[in-house]
Amino acid sequence: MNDFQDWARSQQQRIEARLHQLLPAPDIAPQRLHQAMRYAVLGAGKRVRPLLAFAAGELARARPERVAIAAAAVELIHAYSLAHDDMPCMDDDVLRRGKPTCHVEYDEATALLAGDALQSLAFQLLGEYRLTSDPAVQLDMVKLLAAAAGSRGMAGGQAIDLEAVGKALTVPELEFMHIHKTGALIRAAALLGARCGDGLDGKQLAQLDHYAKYIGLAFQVVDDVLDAEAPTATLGKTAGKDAQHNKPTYVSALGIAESKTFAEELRRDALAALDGFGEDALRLRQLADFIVLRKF
Ligand code: GRG
Repeated sequence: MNDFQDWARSQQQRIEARLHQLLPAPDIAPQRLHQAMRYAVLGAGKRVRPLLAFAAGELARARPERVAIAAAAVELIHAYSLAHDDMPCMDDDVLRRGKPTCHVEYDEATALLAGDALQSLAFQLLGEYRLTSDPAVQLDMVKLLAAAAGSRGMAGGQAIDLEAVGKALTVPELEFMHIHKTGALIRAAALLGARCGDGLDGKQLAQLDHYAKYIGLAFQVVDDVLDAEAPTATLGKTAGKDAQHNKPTYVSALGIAESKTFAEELRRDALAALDGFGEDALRLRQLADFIVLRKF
């Protein structure tokens, strides 16, 4: 695990430095918007999606500087989703990554625009930088991220989530919601990282996609358990909000103990999806463990 922690720390530093360079400078007009964009992205966050992109990139023998752009694009979409999700019209939260949410630190209009501009910047990066030697693959990568972020991916999952407040969802209904809301971007992170290289054939990419589907779901199950169990100080975001807002979660559907068992099953399924990859998939295996065993 220590070896994993060292690897994760170095990838987190790599993505932090790259995001720092890629985001518009805070003293360039419109300064307040650029400052809000940087506020929403820099300085904290587990960077799980970039870690996945780097781990998948290692498996596909991709050049890390190319993976860093794909990873940055995914993280920008993620940061936009958090800034918008925290706004009063959605989850209405005041704490994110241990600091005031973007609209609290700035204002609602600025947070809305910052999220919009982060999403645009993500796609600008995919258009601006060479990520693979085959332009057709690069176009596929743009389409992949767009689909993952859009109405049949993350944004659609968020719409289902908002409609579900106050309702009791079945486990399959929860799964449908989370495969979209959280899972789509996690899958995109892994696939984009891999597609920066040319080391995987179609069957292997499908295996990676299965792995990412399982850990995406596991990520959400663990998120629900942590929301119910972990303190706000550890999470860096308001704990206990799901129950407080009467949101259907794995904890409300299954209880805490069964949710933990389910997360463990998903971890095993994710690891099984990597069968045949050998040592090259070490980081992906370690990430599955990290996602399920994490405490924040
Ligand atoms: C607003 C279009 C739109 C979508 C929002 C992702 C999302 C959809 C909302 C976030 C709400 C939430 C708490 C979802 C649960 C899982 C999740 C995405 C948690 C936050 O991701 P982490 O734990 O956050 O990777 P850090 O801060 O570590 O990056």
